Parts: sequence; C-alpha cells; structure tokens
Amino acid sequence: MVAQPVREDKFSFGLWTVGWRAVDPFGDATRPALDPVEAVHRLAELGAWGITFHDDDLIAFGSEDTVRQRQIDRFRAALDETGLVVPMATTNLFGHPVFKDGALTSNDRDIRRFALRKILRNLDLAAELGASTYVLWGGREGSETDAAKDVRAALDRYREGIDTVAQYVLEQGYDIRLALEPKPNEPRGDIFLPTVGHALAFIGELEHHEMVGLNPEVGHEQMAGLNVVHGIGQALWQGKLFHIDLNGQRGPRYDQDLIFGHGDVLSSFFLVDLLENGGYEGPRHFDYKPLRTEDGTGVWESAAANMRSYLLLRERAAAFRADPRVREALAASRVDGLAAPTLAEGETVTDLVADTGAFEDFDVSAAAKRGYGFAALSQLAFEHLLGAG
Ligand code: GLT
Ligand code: MN
Ligand code: MN
Repeated sequence: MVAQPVREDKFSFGLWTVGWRAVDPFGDATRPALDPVEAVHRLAELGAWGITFHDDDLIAFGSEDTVRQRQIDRFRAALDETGLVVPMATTNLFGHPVFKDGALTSNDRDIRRFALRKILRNLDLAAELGASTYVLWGGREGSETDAAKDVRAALDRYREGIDTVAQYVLEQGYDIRLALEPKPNEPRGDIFLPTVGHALAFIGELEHHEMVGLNPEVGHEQMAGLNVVHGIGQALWQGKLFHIDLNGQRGPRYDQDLIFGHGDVLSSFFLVDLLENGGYEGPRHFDYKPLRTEDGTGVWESAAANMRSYLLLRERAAAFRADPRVREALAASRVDGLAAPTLAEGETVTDLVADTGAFEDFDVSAAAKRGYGFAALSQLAFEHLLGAG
C-alpha cells in the first residue's frame, strides 16, 4: 500500500501548473480558466502542502489596485481555510510582449527598470504570504542571434538585477532567499544561465551570493542532455539547493513538463534517493503541465499522480537501501571508499611523494584488473525500482 500524501511530505504545486489552459504554439486553450481559490481547495484535498505562483497567475497583468487587493484577499482566505502554505513565489517576466527581449537583460534600460519594479512589488506580496524562497527563471533572458547581445554586458546587467533584488530583501528585512532557475532554451533560442553549472558559477560573482541559490528543474537539465542527479548533487554539495522543480522529460527536445517519473524513470529513482538521503529539506515542488488532452478530471488526476510517483519512488529507494544484498553489492563496488580522504590525516604532499607504496611499489596491473561490480549494483537498483527487490 503506497502512503497517501501528507503535509509533512512538503508537496507543492505552481498555480500555473494545474491552471495551465493548454495553449501551445499550434493551438488554442483546451480548458477553461481555473480560479486560484479552487486550486487551493483541490490541492489541499489531495494532500498537498503548498502552492506557489507568479504575480500574473494570481492577479491579471495591469489590474487596478482594488481588483488586485480583492484577489489577494480571496486567495489568503482560501489559504487560511485549508492550511495550505505559500513556500515560494516568482515573477512573470516572459508573458507580456514588453519582455520579448528579456527583462533584467533587455537591451532597453526602461524595460529593465520596469522589470525590477515588477519583481519588487511581488516580493512584498511573497513576504506578506510567508514565502521563504523567491524564484527567478530567466525565460526571455537570452537571444536568437548572437548579433543581438553582448553576453558580457548582459551578465553585468543580470548581476546588477539580482544584486538589486537581494539588496531590497535585506533592506526590508524579509526572511527570503533567491533561487535562480536554469534552462537552456525555450522560449528564447538560447537562454542565459542555461544549466546548473552556469548558474552556480554566476552566483559566485554576486555581491550577496550567500542569499542566492538554485531552483533546478529536472527536465531543464535533461533538455541540455545532462545528468540531473549529478547537477542536483553538485548544487547540494555547494549548499545551493534552495528549491527544486520536479517533472519528467524525454531527452533533448521541447520542454515537456511531464508528470514526475513519466520521463527518465531510473533517473527519477536516483533523484528521489538523493533528495531523501542527501540532506535536502525543502519543498518537493512539481512544475509540470497536465497534458493538453485532459479535461478537469485529468488535471486533478495528474496532480495526484505527481505525488504518488514521488511516494512510490521514495518507497522503492528505501527498500533498495535496506536490502542486505544491496549493502553487500555497495561494499563490493567500494562505493564507501570514495568517502575516505585520499591523503591520510596530517599527510602532506611531500609525504605522498615519499610514499613508495603509492607509486614505485604500487601494483598497477593488479589494480587495473579488478572489476567494480557496478553492473550487479545497477541491476539491483533496477529490480527494486520495478518492485522485484
Ligand atoms: C514557466 C517555466 C518554469 C518556471 C516557472 C517559474 S514559469 O512555466 O517553464 O520552468 O519554473 O517562473
Ligand atoms: Mn520550472
Ligand atoms: Mn519546464
């Protein structure tokens, strides 16, 4: 029996996920608009813990202040009624045509200033609703032609933008950290900060680098042909996994935003294993799109499916770790051996050079002959994943 989702699982969903009306480049919406208040109630009934939003998901772009306030009040009442929390919020800096050349890196300075103000206004709301993470996905920050952008100037402006937002958070005394979300392409031909690696390197250049981390998305790393488990592993290692977008993707193609687990299943298994055992305590946030073929029933089926996938994988990963055959296989593969420092405690590089056992007398051919047993280990993981463990 698979566990039912409970609040402690920290499952959250973007308002833009279940609320996606399925407009795509080739066709119109197939579903009616979803009232954010209904989304809150439905997600709470399904066992979710949190809901996240872009400013424009909650309040239509350009709404008058009274309309804006009314929407916020209704949303807050639904949160109070259900106990759902808002762990994260973000800004839509990609939908309106004004952002067609980007927001923080638009060639037009006035647009960059407008974008900053749009972020700051929604940050106030995020703080008011208790969010602790603010995501910045640079969907339109990029280009289709290399003639259009001076990349170094764009990165200067990107850094200035993030530093300005961080400064504002500090000045307001908000308990909020910023999380950058990498993506290689779509909607721009090429997006700045395309991968976890690029974004980590960029963060190192920021004035307030300590309050900026990542919100990696499973499918985005896979669109770039990269191993998402390695990307998340490095983000964790650098203390920068502030948030995560879970979904599914089948290789390098358009951004599919499938249900979590419905892409590379084996990778999802190892990712859940890493999140559960790697010290990550943040939200398990699903950023998926219900298939365009689905009606309202299918939307809520798919929301539940994300959580069920995660719980099933969590169960399988726990069984894998608990299996004595797996423990033996791990030992045979010397996986633990990697945790031992290569130099002994107090040993210097001079000592290493003096150690003839490390080089002159080292039996290279014996060491080269030894197998690692990864095939057996990998098959055990596969069998546990299929429930055959
Ligand atoms: C958009 C994008 C997502 C980002 C969202 C945050 S918006 O749907 O495809 O990956 O997480 O801005
Ligand atoms: Mn995302
Ligand atoms: Mn995506």
